[in-house]
Amino acid sequence: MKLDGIWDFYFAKGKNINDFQIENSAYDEFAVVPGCFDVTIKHRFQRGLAVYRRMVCASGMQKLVIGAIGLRARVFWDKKELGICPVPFCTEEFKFDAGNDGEHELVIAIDNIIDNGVDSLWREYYDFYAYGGIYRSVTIEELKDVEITFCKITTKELESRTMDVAVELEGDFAGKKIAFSVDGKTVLEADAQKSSSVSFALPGAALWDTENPNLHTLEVKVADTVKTVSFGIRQITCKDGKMLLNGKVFKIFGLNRHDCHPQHGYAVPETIVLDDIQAIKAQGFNCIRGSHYPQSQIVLDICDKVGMLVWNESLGWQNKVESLNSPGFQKLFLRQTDALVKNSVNHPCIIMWGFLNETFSDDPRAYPFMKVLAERVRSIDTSRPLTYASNRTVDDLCMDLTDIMSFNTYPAWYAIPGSDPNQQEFDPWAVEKSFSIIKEFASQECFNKRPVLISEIGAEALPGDHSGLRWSEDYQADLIDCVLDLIQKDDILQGVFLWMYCDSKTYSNPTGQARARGYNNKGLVDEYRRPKLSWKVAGKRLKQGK
Ligand code: ADA
Repeated sequence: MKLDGIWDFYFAKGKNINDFQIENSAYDEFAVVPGCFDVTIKHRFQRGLAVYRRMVCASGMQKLVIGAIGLRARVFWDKKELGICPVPFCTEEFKFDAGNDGEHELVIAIDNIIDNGVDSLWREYYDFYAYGGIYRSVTIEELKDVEITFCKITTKELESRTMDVAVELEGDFAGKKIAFSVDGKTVLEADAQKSSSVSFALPGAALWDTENPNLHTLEVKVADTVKTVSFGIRQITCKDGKMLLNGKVFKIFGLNRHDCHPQHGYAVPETIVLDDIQAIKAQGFNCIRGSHYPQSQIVLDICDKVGMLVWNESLGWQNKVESLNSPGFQKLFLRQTDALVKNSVNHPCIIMWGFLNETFSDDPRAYPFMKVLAERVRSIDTSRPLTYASNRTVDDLCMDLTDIMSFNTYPAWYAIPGSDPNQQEFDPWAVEKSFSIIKEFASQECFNKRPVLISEIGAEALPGDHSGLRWSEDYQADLIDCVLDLIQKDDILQGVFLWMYCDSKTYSNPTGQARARGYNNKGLVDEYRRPKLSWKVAGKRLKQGK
């Protein structure tokens, strides 16, 4: 049962969740769940404690799932604390005895105070705004005698449509049967076990790809517990320096996308996400990178349906070596890594996992924890390649941990060696130079022919500026056109993720990066999705390349 809707609410400026005392709660407002409170007219950009409350009819053993919050939360049922949500964008589950029949009080106390400590997963210097609120749906469901805690379906062999299914059970499953059906037809029945792993073929079943995103439905049933999973039959493999989808080499023409909107923060409604993804596809792009946090089920469901490929990554941004080596940070990071992979593993749209955007991967002290992360992801899913976006280029020391080498590069925006930092008009030289440096580095034998991607590239453009100089729409459009042209012609680079789809809220801080209006203005469309020149130019270039 979804608990979304209008909840009781109050806000205490400057306070944090440790100040919260459930007895003294005085609700004097309402707030929408999912929603960010600091986009509202009353509390815009305020930081403090925000308390959400609603009544729920439930009894007996229940599972409460909180899709995502920001920045941290404490959760209470009938004034008793159930637990915490310590990581933004991380799905959390609470299993508990809800008590007798009747109405019960659910309270989620949240704060959006930025913690700049070494263990914090969201520091002030991140280049995206730390909104506060309940970003994603809250649901509650009755726990049955048997619980299906994990179910993963992967394509084992494409030709015969052979699928592998791994299931984990908890509870009273002994002596019971587990039944698997696909699209309404039973395909297999076995004795229920704590962990089971089965395979079956679906001869002739339709495959999933970007042109024909065919989906199927798996139903797993043990006694009266049923888990329904939407899946696609498709395979992602890497061979001889290329990534293949269903055995065919393909190019990535992608966009980085922040899942945000000025009026919704990170609780972007389905209608806006659908509009974004369909527009991105119509423009000729085939992939989005969910920068820089786990994507919502809304985004992933839509990408499955529309046929849009996704790079899904954990929350992080230029995390420092001190954090990577701090047990507190590691614990939180592993918690979100498990949730990221487990909660989205069945989406056919996801073609790779990523972590630690632009960390200090040129420092040997970063390596051990990056290795732990790579192993953790692979312990849950080996059916997709692994990558991280590096901005250390030739100095990177951790690329051997990846399956795909990805590089963030900003030639003709931030300076690259040999370029003129004061250059005002776009010069393609810098882009060509940057790509050749990356290709030379990636071609080293030690990397054993891994696919190579440009994971970020772009320039700021302020709508309405047509001077042709830096910050103008024309400058950005020239850069984007040049990048797409080079990628279309290049045999080595598998693809590109332009930075980025829409302008996204960050901070304008005199000591930080230049961020006019408090936005990262490198969007091909602005924050309200109004196209800049580069959006049209990219669409034309991509359609020409077909
Ligand atoms: C980095 C980072 C992005 C964004 C970008 C920029 O590469 O990964 O999040 O900050 O730079 O606009 O400078």
